Amino acid sequence: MSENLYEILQSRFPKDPDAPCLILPDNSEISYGRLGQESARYANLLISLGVKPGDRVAVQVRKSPQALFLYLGALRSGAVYLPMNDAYQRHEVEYFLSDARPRVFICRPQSRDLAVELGQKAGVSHILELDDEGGGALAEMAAKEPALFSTVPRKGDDIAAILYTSGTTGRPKGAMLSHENLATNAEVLHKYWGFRPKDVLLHMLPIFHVHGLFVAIHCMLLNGSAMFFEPRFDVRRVLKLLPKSTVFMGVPTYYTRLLADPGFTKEICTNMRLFISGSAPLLPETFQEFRKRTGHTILERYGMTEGNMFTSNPYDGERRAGTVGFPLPGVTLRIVDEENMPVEPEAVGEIQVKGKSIFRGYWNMPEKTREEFTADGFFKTGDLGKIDKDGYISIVGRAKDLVISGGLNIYPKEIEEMIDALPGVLESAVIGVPHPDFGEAAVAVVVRRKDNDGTALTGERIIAFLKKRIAGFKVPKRVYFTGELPRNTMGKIQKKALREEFGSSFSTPKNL
Ligand code: MCA
Ligand code: AMP
Repeated sequence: MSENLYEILQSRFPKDPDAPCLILPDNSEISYGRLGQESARYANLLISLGVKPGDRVAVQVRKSPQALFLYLGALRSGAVYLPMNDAYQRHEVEYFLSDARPRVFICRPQSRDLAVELGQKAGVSHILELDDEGGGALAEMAAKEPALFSTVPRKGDDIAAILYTSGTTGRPKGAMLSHENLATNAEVLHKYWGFRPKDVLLHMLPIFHVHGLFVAIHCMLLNGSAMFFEPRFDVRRVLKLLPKSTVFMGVPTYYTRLLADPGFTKEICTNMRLFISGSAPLLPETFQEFRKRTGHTILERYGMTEGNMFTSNPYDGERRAGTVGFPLPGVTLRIVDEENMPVEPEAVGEIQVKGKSIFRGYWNMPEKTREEFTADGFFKTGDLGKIDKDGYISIVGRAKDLVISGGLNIYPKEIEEMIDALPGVLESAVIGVPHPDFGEAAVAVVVRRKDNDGTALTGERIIAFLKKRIAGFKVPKRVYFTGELPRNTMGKIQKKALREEFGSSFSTPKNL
């Protein structure tokens, strides 16, 4: 039997082909029947472009229904879907293409020249455009394809998607997620979060990451009900659509932004069944304030690109602030010390996980993959956590050097290397500090060379330099200069000391 994820999702589509799947900002609807037909057209198109099972289809476009058809079409064709944040620039895209060597690359029209240049270097056979409204060459070609397609059978172990996640050291790694990884997690979440036939999801997350693409969309397609499919998070649109929705998923920034708006009231949430938060820590203050304002208790869960969702607060039981709940069914989770030995109850250690949703390894990096698993098959998350006496897990820090800003990951090493290469810079450290909107924001602490008088090397210039080269969200919000960076006796930079020194760069308003 085929274990293609699309077939598993499709088996749960409603019997009525006219049942709505997507509700768009102009109030038009895309039915489940049409979703099946459109994804068939995109699958036919990919096959006609020579895509064979296992070929990568790289995609860097804005969110649109057509981008979703493309994702499902890629699954159906047996291809490996490779989504990229549309904020990524030359430096980032070049690496992903040269590493993943996709057969097809779908880009925005405004990046076509760059896509052609980088695509040719990486041996990409076809580069097609999909614009922000879902039009362009790709959509036009797909429209000419038949609306029927026999989904290519896949085994559970076959790779469905590659999502790049940067590393704390070295190059970004392509996490290979299999059809089974994605299907298992989707089934578990759908059940655990108690989805009901008439649920309506307000979908505002981007669809180039696990949260928006897999967690949110798979749950809804398994549920066979409708989602408001919005291009981006927008408080005004939330206020308008929440009264007609029952489920919302977001990163903590979405919740702090909602709370900052006086129009976000209990009345607006009357129809709501569930608010879910993840991708970054939800502050207990936000959790409490949200409950006070709306009467709803946000359900926080925890996961990672390499393994989908690992834990969740309960749907029916007590949802505890500052915790990420319990291991999901099918996930074995342990907290260990540096020798991979389980720690005492309530002691802090690294979180390690095992289960069917854990990825199949890093693309082309067998060595790295081996390093990230223990001898007994647990994946090392690099997150530090503890389990309280009632079994609730909390994340208390990260062993990995990572900043999570508005739910997006920033790897300091990538930014430090760029700053260090600038003339006049001796060295730099990028750290995460509390930020009222993004939860955490990156700031850079830079040491000038002795012979640099500082006229050319200003914080503004460093920021302007970085903005031209990397995705905007990774650019430090501020740059500080210092005489030297604090180091321990081993010569390692003490980022903790820097976080203490610069931690109040953006003070948090009291009410959040
Ligand atoms: C945008 N900017 C940011 C961020 N987003 N800066 C820091 N952190 C961010 N997250 C910067 C832009 O570069 C730009 O800078 C300025 O803010 C305005 O950009 P814009 O796109 O208009 O911002 P926005 O629309 O307000 O976006 C903020 C956002 C968005 C809504 C919080 O970042 C977002 O939707 N985040 C969710 C990401 C997500 O889906 N994460 C899940 C990953 P300038 O003006 O200087 O140019 S999956 C995951 O983590 C795991 C598996 C899990 O557990 O879910
Ligand atoms: P990513 O590499 O984008 O998949 O990000 C995964 C990381 O996000 C995890 O390793 C955690 O550090 C963090 N994360 C996800 N959910 C939560 C959460 N609820 N609380 C704290 N950190 C989280």
